[in-house]
Amino acid sequence: LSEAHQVPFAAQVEEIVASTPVYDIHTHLYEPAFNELLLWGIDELLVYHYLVAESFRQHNLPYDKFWALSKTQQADLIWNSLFIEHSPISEACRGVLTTLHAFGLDVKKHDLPSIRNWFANRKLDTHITECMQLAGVKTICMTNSPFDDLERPVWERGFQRDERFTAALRIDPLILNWPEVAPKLAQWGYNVEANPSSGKTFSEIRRFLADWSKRINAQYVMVSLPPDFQFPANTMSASIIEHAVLPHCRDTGLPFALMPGVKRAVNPQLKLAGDGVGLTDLTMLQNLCAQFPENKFLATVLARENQHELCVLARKFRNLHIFGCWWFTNIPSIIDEMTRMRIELLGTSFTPQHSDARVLDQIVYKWQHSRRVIARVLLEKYLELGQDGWPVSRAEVERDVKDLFGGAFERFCKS
Ligand code: REL
Ligand code: ZN
Repeated sequence: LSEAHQVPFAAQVEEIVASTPVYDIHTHLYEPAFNELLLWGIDELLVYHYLVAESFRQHNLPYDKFWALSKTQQADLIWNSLFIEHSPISEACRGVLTTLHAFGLDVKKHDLPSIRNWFANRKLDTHITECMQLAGVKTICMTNSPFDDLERPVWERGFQRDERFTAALRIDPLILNWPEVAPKLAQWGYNVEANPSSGKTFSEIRRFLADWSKRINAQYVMVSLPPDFQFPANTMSASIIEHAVLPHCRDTGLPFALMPGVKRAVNPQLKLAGDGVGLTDLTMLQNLCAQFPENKFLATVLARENQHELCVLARKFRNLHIFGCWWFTNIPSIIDEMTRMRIELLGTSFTPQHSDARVLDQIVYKWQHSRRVIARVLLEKYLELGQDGWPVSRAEVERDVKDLFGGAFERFCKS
């Protein structure tokens, strides 16, 4: 491509990446029927657990004093310690400002009360529409847990589904904490034993998974795992996966999504903000993909050091689809590195990002920031192709970006 062609082409790629609607395949958002479970607004943005963790590095309030504060007081403290007393240059801080700025709020006034006032006058439904528009998100996949006492009754009562939202069946306790889950399942009418002596318990777990997948219209079944998780193994976790989860997923065609690498509660005083990261031995994922070719696996891994190995696994197994820059890897420098590496090893057969938003408004910054990085990496790759005599057309860029923003994921789920 000549110099003269580069500018318009660059602008085209940026425009396509900025405007292609995305399927946000993993979030912690809820559709409006779940009422207060759907978090939104300035105070929720400020008390996001990413910012809670960062704020403890800048203020010296003891943990118990912090947790005793009201939400507004916590938000005030975080605003002062992270935005006013220091520059808000961390990714999570910057995200709040990107979001407010996109709403047209004048952030340079540093005026938290007037920002609160603006949110107080918002109607939830228009706010959802506007956040999705600004983020370019067409569909939001929730994380839905039958083990959540606030969420379960809403599903059991039933409600009119909002078609902007899809559901995913989250089963961490079932896989990781059978002793606590067994009595619950028994109470809910499933004939399970704490120490299974026959196949009956596993078939009852399958019945439970089938009931819930149907009830919520699950798009996949998901678990997050500690870094030392092994498969195969002589553990109840591995047995539940092998004898209940995988057969259920084969029956229904649902992918099983694994998110390894999280060390829960490395600092319990930080509550939700206290989880850490560890290097995973991905042999377990390799074993799953190789031993169960009839199953489909989705995976994202928390440790930066695992990303290359994960890409190589995806090259080896077509029943593995990798996605997202999860949590501590969702920062521009690592998104850049991971997206580059994935494109170089996998072309467009992966899903570069999900938002993991816990607060509705966050989809605005998570997608704006990621789109900028994805556009930069893609453009560089297209320009290199041009130099090799393979110019890429606008239609081809649109096709590729559609794949990256949910198309490849949906094809994988249907396959
Ligand atoms: O789905 C998960 O397990 C994680 O994404 C969450 O546990 C985590 O708290 C989330 O907010 C990270 O982005
Ligand atoms: Zn998550």
